[in-house]
Amino acid sequence: MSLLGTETFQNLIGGAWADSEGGETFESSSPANGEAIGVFPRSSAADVDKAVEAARAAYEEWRLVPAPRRGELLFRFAQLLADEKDELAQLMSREMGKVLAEAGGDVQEAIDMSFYMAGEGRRLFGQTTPSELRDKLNMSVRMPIGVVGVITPWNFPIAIPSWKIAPALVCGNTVVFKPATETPLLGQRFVELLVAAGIPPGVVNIVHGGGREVGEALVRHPDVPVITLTGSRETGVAVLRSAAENLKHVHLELGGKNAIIVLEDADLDLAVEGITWSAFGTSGQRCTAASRVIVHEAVYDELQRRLVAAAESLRLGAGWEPETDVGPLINRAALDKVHSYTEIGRAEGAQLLTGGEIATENGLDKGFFYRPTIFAGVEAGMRIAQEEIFGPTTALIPVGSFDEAVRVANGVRYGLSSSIFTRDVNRAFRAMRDLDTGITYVNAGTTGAEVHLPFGGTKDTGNGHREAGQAALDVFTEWKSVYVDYSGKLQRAQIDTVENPSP
Ligand code: UN1
Repeated sequence: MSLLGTETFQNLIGGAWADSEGGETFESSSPANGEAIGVFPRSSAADVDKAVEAARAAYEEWRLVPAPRRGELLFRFAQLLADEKDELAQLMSREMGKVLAEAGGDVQEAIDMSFYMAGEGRRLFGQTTPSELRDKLNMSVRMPIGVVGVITPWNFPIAIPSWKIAPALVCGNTVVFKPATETPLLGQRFVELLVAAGIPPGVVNIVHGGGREVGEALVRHPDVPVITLTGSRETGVAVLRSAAENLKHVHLELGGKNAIIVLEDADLDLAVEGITWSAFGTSGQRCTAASRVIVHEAVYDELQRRLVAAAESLRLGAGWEPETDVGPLINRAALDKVHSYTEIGRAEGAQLLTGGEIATENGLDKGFFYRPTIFAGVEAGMRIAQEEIFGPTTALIPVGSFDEAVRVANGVRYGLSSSIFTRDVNRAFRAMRDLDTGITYVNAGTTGAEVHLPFGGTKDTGNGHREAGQAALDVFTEWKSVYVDYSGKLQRAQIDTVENPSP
């Protein structure tokens, strides 16, 4: 494919493409077979300083561009993404590894988000309210904040940048974007399409490089008042600490340990499909992946049997090959980590039903492939049932009742997604109320969020913010309350209010 090779790419700063100050570079390669994808600047704090300066300068004009005009630019961007969808999906299957159908879904999510946020250009609603005083009008309006530092992961390399950059822009902020070092070319393509859509110079800047150099510099920069990060819990805590000095707005979207509950009255065929898709889709590399399956003991043996058959029927291979069901993990470190959890599960006494090994046949040894892995007889407190593995490993936990299922589901530090398979409407509604997660699915897996609803989690999954939907606007704007007094005299709130005192 003409997409790939050893082409050298540059940062975009203030509308100009530039090498990093230090001239250092790093390579991107395919997790499926190691083929070269491109060479990118390994930037440092000096590059971040320049990008922030450019973004700050651009902000003064961009914040004054009428929001509907900012939205129109996002409409054009969404259309360009749609035009490039197939090519981007092909590229994603190579640089990130996911299979083509999922890669197309990733791009579609960005198209949807960009159209949705484009529409916000004509909304960005605040409130108008009565005043307690005569001849006075009150309202609240959303104000842009300034330069937003955007730090994104590799697992949704087009979708997640759109979740952050589209709302940041329509709200009137400017952006310095650091994409994951595993997927720099997709980050680059994203920004190239924004440029093609007509984004003014400096409004979006991209700085490639590692978290320790570029990410940390962005998080510490005094002129970047907003940081939005999707990443691990550990990174989130470090970012929050570093940003504390400047009292930044920090939006964190962190880990998950999502559970699917299967009750004794569930449609088991449907449950097996939902579990297989949520546990092994994207090779389990989703923060919404189903890494626990909490099963009523009445259907435990049957579900176990069907799940193993489903997992063993999945074909591993390069994401761009049409017959592939499960692509590679992102890199060697991920493969080692996922495999170490197989050892941990074994040592904890869980029963390995299938998988549990690195796949090497038919050229798979050129990439980072791991077999879909299912543990049974897992106890709720085991590490494989508590810690985020971020791979194609799921743990079956038997329970005796609905109440126990909910207790086990909630018994982890994370709270992103959850699901229940049941035909009992009462228990479905109780689950919606009692599962302590930001997202709950009924009779579906734990993945599949749509862009117009809030996305995010409770407990250690984040710090109380949400992306997507209207909720995202709260990350990228400050509320301003405006009071307009047209009485022509001084009216004191709380004091000059009583015209008709009640008896
Ligand atoms: C993530 O894994 O970080 O609901 C995002 C889903 C996708 C987004 C996942 N739409 O699984």
